[in-house]
Amino acid sequence: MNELRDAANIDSATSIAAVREAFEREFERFARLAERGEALSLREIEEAGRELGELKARYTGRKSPLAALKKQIGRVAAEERAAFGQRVQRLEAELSERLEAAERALRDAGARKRIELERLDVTLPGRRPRRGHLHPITLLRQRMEDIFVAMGYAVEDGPEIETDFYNFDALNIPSAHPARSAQDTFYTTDGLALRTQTSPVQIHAMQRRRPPLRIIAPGKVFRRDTPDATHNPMFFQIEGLLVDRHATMAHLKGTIAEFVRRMFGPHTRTRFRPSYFPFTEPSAEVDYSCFVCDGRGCRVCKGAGWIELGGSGMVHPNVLRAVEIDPEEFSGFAFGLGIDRMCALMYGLDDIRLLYENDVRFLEQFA
Ligand code: FA5
Repeated sequence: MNELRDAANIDSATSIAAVREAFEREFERFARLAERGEALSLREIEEAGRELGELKARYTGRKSPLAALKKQIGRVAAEERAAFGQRVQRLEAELSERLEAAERALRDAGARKRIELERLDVTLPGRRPRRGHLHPITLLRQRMEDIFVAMGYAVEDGPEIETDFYNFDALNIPSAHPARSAQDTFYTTDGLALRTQTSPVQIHAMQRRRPPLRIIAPGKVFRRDTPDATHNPMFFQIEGLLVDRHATMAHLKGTIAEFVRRMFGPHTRTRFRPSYFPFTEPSAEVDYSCFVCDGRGCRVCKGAGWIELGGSGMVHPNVLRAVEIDPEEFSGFAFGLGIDRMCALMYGLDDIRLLYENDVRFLEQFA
């Protein structure tokens, strides 16, 4: 009987040693990994943590050799039981202590690694967002608007698609007029056309505001012109209109002269050449002395000393009648200037098509 008990005890003792040995063998790898913590990648640390969890379950879980040893305690001879129980407890304490230490080391290494990876250097300069800027035509349009607003003009807007009435009839352009031809104008559907000039805004403004009035109307216009260095099928104009009692050609000349002085400098002179527009009578083309050579002749003004500004004239009585303003009581003047060609001259561009090519290398120069 005693022999049998001894055998059982020897067996139990061997199993404790065997479990410890097997654990040590497997655990050694984790002890080393836990020591090297910092040198591992976050993925390696996480992987080691997972495998350590498996090892823990295998050696200390419900179906582990440790659990088997605990069950065995009851079966050991009574006089040996206490000693055996203590040894099993010591093994358990040893295993969990070692496992916990390795777990803690890996957890700490993981946390440090994560902090390191997510570290933010707040002293680094930020990434500046790219700032946009205005197109050269917009810059010029705003300068022109500022000058006229300072002279008491309001800025008006009008539609880019117009009816025949606003684009032609009310502007005294009869149905047989060549400006109405499909060769010159983009029609959308019958009776509607892309406006060929900003002059239709004169009609809208007179209907909306009634005289006395002073307005300018900048905007896009469209013509069936073949693109070349000085023509585009879409370009910008700025329209001006004043209607009042006793408005005269002298007011028109004074207004334009003041505008070019403010725009190009106090020495700039103007020149009016007789011309024809259906909606003004008399009509005049306006030139101003070249802002580069002051009239002597240079490359910019092509040797002429003068640069074309646009068309102008006294509002035709038929136009006033079309919006039910009595031409006996009121008179007015109007002008229409092209912005694109002026922009090209001022910025030294030899081709106005550059303005619409949207080449960032070109546009960036106006930032
Ligand atoms: C007119 O358009 C008249 N509405 C101007 C006017 C208004 C006269 C009020 C009287 C009273 P004109 O067709 O000349 O006029 O054009 C005016 C300006 O537009 C020209 O001086 C020129 O600078 C510009 N222009 C004309 N065609 C083009 C084009 N294809 N590309 C770029 N600019 C153009």
